[in-house]
Amino acid sequence: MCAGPVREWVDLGRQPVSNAFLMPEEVDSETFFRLAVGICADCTMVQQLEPMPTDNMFRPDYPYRSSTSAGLCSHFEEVAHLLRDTELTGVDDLVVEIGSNDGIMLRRLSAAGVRHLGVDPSAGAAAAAAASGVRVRVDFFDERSAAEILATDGPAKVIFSANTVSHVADIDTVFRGVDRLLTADGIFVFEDRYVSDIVEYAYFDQIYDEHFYLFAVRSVDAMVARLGFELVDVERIPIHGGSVRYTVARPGSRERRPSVARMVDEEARYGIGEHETYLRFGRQIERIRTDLVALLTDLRDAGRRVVGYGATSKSATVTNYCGIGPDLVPFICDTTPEKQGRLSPGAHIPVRPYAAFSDPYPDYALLLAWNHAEEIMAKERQFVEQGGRWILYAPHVRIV
Ligand code: DWN
Ligand code: SAH
Repeated sequence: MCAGPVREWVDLGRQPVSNAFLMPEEVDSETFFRLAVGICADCTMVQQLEPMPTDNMFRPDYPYRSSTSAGLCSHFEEVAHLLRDTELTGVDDLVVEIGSNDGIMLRRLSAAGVRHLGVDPSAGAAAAAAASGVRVRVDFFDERSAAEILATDGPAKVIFSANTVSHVADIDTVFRGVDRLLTADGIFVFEDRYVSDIVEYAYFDQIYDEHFYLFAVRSVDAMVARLGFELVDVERIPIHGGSVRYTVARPGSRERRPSVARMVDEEARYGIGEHETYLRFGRQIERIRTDLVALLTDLRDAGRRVVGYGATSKSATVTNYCGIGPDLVPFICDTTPEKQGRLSPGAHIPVRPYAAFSDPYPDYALLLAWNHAEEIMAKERQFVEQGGRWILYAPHVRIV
């Protein structure tokens, strides 16, 4: 990132491509890599040490669909309103979204008649976006595609991205693209998981192939300055267990809000640049692994039925780091048709349709989509009323 020395923080072992759900005949040709992250002593950026090549991850059949969560739908509706009311006020203003997926955010702006373009290499997700009226370019956003978009659509007043910028190891190409495409007074707004929350709550499953960088405000501030931009505002948002919305502009074009210095100070007090903070996390996740495997083993031996709830990307890290297979969790239910009927990466736990959850209800559900806990627990009251219990594992293993 900044050419500073990177020191290894945590090694989560041999891991698969987290969204490569397999047909049974594909298990022998699965791709694995060593999932280890380190922290830069100079700029505090947390990053992977051995990247998984991008083409293995974001293939045309990438199965994640953002709109499978009602909570995310309302979050991105709010984002669309915010951008339209505060920035996209001119009739011809263009907004470009990097990683638009199934159009969860842009469909609101499209419906409001705002000039827009989504950019996403996932052809399946892009087709879903197009079906809801969103214009998408099936492509990676980088300097090349940005230059082509500039030629056809003109400059963008707003570039937005959620949970994607951190996924691009060669992040300089994204910022060079932004530099080409953004108007002189435009803003680049991106949201991503917050490393402080990951460390604080031992959300170790937020570390997987796609999350190449784990951002802190201090590390993003240093990164954007190096790439010729200025971080002008930051805001904590509760998405995915704790995220930050970063607003970046051309240097001097916008006032720098006090929020940036405030969060950088908070991070220093928290010890975000210190190695000891991260070592604590390592000890905590070893404890989670021991406790979770012990609990699942005891439940199995006592004849209790346990199912996984939500075939998340995160669950690849949990199951493969802990060594949890179909012997402990016979299947995972998930509402995403693209994942159903397949095996989970690495651990090879069958993914079954949502209807399998209540047919009949299990005794325990391992909540792998814990970031949607409020929404899911509200939806699954009947499961609890008839005696079912949830198993959560971060920051510590517990039954609720
Ligand atoms: O950063 C990323 C985020 C935005 O999405 C990507 N790198 C990949 C992906 O991460 P994830 O797979 O961990 O995301 P979610 O949103 O936690 O995935 C939830 C999963 O659970 C989906 O497969 C849908 C499923 N689900 C369900 O079966 N029933 C979700 C809800 C809310 C439900 O009620
Ligand atoms: N923004 C959505 C989707 C996040 S998942 C949300 O927050 O829910 C990450 C998305 O980024 C995937 O749809 C993936 O195909 C896309 N992606 C990955 N690398 C990209 C790149 N270089 N340019 C544009 N999109 C990319």
